[in-house]
Amino acid sequence: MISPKKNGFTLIEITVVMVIVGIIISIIATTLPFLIQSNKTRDTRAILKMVDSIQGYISANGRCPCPDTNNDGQENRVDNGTAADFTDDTCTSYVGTIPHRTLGIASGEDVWHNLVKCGVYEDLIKTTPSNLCTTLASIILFYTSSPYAPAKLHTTDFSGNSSNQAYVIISGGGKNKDGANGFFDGKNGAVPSVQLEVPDKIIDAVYDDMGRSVSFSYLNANHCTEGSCADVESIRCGNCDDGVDNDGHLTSMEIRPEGEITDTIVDTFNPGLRT
Ligand SMILES: [Ca+2]
Ligand SMILES: [Ca+2]
Ligand SMILES: [Ca+2]
Ligand SMILES: [Ca+2]
Repeated sequence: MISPKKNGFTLIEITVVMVIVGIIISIIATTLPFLIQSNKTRDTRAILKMVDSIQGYISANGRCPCPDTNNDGQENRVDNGTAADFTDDTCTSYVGTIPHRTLGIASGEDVWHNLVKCGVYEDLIKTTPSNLCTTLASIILFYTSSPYAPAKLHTTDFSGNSSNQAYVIISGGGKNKDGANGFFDGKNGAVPSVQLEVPDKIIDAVYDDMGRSVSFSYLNANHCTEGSCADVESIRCGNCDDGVDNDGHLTSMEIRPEGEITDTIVDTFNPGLRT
């Protein structure tokens, strides 16, 4: 005897399928926003590296550009004397937005279409290719024995320690986490303060900005030839560096055991904590 052919699904089968579909939808709903946010974080990180074309500008001109303060993408530099003489120049503000046209970058926006903020150390907008390295070396040596200068560009880390920086680039991130001053959070939102909240500010409930800070020693190590008499060890020793770390202090790219210098570029990213 042939058993009757089974038609359709049983109630149990339908229930199991619905539960599985529900689980899949739940997983997608949970992970998709995170993946989107992670991609935007990654893209903004790439943008912050791109605007490091400031390095290229410094190589070509021997000085930092001024920040843009009127959103036309051009630096806002004030000539207080002779046009060809940069030593008498000032910036309208030492913290503004990235002067992307001056730098030759197509856009100064992050992935959320907000302008990236930029700050520069005022002495470095006055230099020339011939005195950039000696100026950098002098600044580095000055801060080995002096506290940071609060009137000039500086960053304050998570522990509250401040140090002056050559230049800083900051994206406000995807959210206005602290509920004030638009996308920029904490001290990054205060204008025209020269105090910013990188490096190593932790992304938390009231802060999701991302930034890069570039130290004087990083610029010196990348723009000044060892043995040129303008690198840090030469200045420090009062003679031309022979390229050998013969005083226990500074050679280019060396780890500095004294801890006297905020070295290299610091990224403040912690995608795992981003919501
Ligand atoms: Ca401008
Ligand atoms: Ca001038
Ligand atoms: Ca933010
Ligand atoms: Ca904010």
